[in-house]
Amino acid sequence: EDAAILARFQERIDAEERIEPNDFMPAAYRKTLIRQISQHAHSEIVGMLPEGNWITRAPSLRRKAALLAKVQDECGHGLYLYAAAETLGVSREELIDQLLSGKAKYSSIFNYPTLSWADIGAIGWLVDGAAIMNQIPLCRCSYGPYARAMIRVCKEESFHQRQGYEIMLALVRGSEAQREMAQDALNRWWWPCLMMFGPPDADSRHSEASTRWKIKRFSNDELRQKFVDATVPQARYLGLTIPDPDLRFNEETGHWDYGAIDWEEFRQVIAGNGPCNADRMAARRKAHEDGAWVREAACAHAAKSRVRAAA
Ligand code: FAQ
Repeated sequence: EDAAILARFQERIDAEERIEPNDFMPAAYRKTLIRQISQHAHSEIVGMLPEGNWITRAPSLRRKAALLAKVQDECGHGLYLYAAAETLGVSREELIDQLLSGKAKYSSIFNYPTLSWADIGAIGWLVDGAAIMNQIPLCRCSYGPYARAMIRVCKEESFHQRQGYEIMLALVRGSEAQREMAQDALNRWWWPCLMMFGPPDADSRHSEASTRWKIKRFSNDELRQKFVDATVPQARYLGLTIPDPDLRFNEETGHWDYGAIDWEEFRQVIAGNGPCNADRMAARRKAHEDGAWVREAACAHAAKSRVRAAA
């Protein structure tokens, strides 16, 4: 790639111009976007599983309708994001193969189990809360199709976050057993949610380039801090305790200081050794195999239609 062309590309980025599918882009920019957008898509699709687990056990018709809608939204986000990745010249089949072969990552958070109904509240409140914190800046990402996809996705995520918080609110206002269930869910989801933002800045190998290209507008640690600052008052309002004895407000910085994250746990989950990695992958592989006849039928139909149109 010619130095002058690369410099011109960076000038466009610096001028906040959007990069569109047919524009010149460096190979490494394309590669990192395919990586990030497809990981994001896989996360949405695998992310349907933990909550899908509770659809048949939702405590009321109203809760069930909201949960069904949320899980369907996640599917929509996944398909939307696969379409955005396809604009970069990769096929959906390749992307799905990468997920099913274990080559592509998906968010660590979806490898934890949903043990009680309160987990559905905690996921909406915390997991969607963390997702929004990360995704709002992506609405200004330099790559047009990804940035535009994020606008709608963020609107839906904010509904998800509210429905989750409202579940938590109902539980803490309920019986003692319900309040304990809510606290237990917070205890289990808190630390994995902080890991969603990725490794500490010093270990984040893609951050330098992604920041220069304005794919990332804030660093992993900056977004993690914003999430902690936003969530502490919400936990207080619920009357729940964040499971971190080192959590305290720092008068000097104006931020909440938090305790050490167990990065070894994060590494293990990403390496495939989290509590539900094997289950999640088995569920996705089975869904893919069970859907083979639909793909074959669609291809056969398309082939027949082509023959008919030509005749
Ligand atoms: N899990 O150099 P960095 C949702 C990997 S929200 C697994 O810092 P980068 C909504 C990373 O890929 C969740 N892997 O990387 C929902 C890289 O590995 P690689 C999805 C992780 O890209 C809610 C390596 O570590 N959201 O689905 C994680 O600059 C409720 C080094 O890391 C997105 O994907 C992790 N937590 O920054 C659905 C948002 N963190 O690829 C259902 C878009 C890092 O070299 C229910 N993505 N890694 O093999 C991003 O913003 C970025 O990709 C980051 C990571 C911030 C996640």
